[in-house]
Amino acid sequence: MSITVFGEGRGFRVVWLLEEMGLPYQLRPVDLLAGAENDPEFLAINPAGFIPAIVDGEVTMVESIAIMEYLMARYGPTPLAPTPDGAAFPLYQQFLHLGEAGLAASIYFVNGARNIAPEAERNNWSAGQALDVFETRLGLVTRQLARAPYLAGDRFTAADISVTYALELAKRAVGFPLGEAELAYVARTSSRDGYQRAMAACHATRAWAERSAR
Ligand SMILES: N[C@@H](CCC(=O)N[C@@H](CS)C(=O)NCC(=O)O)C(=O)O
Repeated sequence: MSITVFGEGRGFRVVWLLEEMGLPYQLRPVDLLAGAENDPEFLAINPAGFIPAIVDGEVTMVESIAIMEYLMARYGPTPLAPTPDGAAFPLYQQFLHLGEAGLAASIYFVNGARNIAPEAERNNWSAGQALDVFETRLGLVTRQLARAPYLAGDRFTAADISVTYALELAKRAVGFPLGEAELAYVARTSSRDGYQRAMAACHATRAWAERSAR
């Protein structure tokens, strides 16, 4: 039985991980702009209406980082998840979660305020706070990249999938000016075969990347 991934967005992380692990899956598009309420099959999977979700046999899950942890634990071991006894583990855990909780979640709301909110609400205080949170957390990424090529050290891990997605979101959605170290890092992680295969599978993400590069 193969795994079904519902929706791109942060689902790109999940697809990228599946490609890196060589696991069979299918991607089921979810068009949030058309309204999740018009997609009863998806709403039956995630009544809260956000993406991504996965179905794997009897298992249904949401939250991209939790889904990655589930897939690595159930179908690993994989070098994408350093083991708890190794030196890379603490930084791996930290950046795996910081990629969503500190970076993507914050910049997501900056994007909402800048690009979706009514004109009069675009400069609201919370959008400024979210940008500030993103920038302070990004400082930890910059510091780590001065020490090592990847966030957990010398080797690429799922923490890099988590953070690369957040950095690309910031660049594409709000034109956030990433520094030299971050740009070189994203070039490094996104040149991987797994990333390229995920991009080939994720049509909406590819179209978004092409639009924002213009
Ligand atoms: N922390 C969640 C965030 C999920 C999320 O906010 N997804 C966005 C698209 S990438 C979404 O579905 N937004 C619509 C909504 O929240 O209703 C994760 O990592 O999966």
